[in-house]
Amino acid sequence: MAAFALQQLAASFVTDGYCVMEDLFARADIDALHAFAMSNFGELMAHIEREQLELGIGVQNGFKEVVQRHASRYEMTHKMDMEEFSLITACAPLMSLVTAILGEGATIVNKSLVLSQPGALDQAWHTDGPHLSAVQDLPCHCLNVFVPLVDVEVIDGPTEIRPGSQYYTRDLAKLYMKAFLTKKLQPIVGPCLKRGSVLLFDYRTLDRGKGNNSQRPRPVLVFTFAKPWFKDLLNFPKVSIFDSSPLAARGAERCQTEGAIEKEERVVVTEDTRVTATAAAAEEEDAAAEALATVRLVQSSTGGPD
Ligand SMILES: O=C(O)CCC(=O)C(=O)O
Repeated sequence: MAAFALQQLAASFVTDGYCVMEDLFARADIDALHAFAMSNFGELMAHIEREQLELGIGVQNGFKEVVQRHASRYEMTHKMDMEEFSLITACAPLMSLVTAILGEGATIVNKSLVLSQPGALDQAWHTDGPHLSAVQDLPCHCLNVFVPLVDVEVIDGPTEIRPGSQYYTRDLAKLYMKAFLTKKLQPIVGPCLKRGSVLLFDYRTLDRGKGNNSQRPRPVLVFTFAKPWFKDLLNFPKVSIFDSSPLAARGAERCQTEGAIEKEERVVVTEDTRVTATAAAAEEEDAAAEALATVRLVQSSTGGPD
């Protein structure tokens, strides 16, 4: 990829909090990863069924290898370290863009498969992590690379982004409302990516997966990159389904972490956000308010109320 095109993509990422790289991977390669990832998911589910393990909703009811984030929405780490997936990090233009955004030495802090099954509902708007400063806008420290494993149409429920919202989530109620009132809010985008294309977005950008109204799963590989000093809180339990007694171990882990806030439960709705959300809703029908009222503050180990 030409240096100029790369710089343009990096610049649009800084402005909009996201960008798309089209046709980065051969479709046949993505199809192979699709088959592999779905087979890994099937294998895991078969094991859970065979061992009569319960996979409930939320981190506390999940396992190291898979968590059901919401009904029919899974995130799986199982076998994501397999050689097959190194295709993603071997992609020079992608890695150049990640470096252009995060700087030299960026590391991978998570690799997973997000799987939205038919019938999955719209996710709540959320950020994937907090700002590192409450008073100033710092450069991006962590970003997601989403690699859809199927061609995504509207009916499959693409990932939606509120462009530029990484600048509002530092002080959401105030900055989002200000942008709304000064008509600076950019319309929501939901890129329908063909397989082979990827979506990159800043951890602090408001995003959500739309509901899956199709008859087929929507699997997406997620690679999370961060500046070398950043440690993301694991959003997976320590208990493995391959432990000798996973349910007992899960009970013990729950006792140890009692009081910890779950990723799914980190929805902070203050009276202020409720009021501003209602005001925004009255004026704008695209659920601007929903973004305020449902923001999950997913905290990282670098700070925050966890
Ligand atoms: O399903 C998607 O496209 C988005 C998933 C997501 O944002 C999440 O699980 O935090």
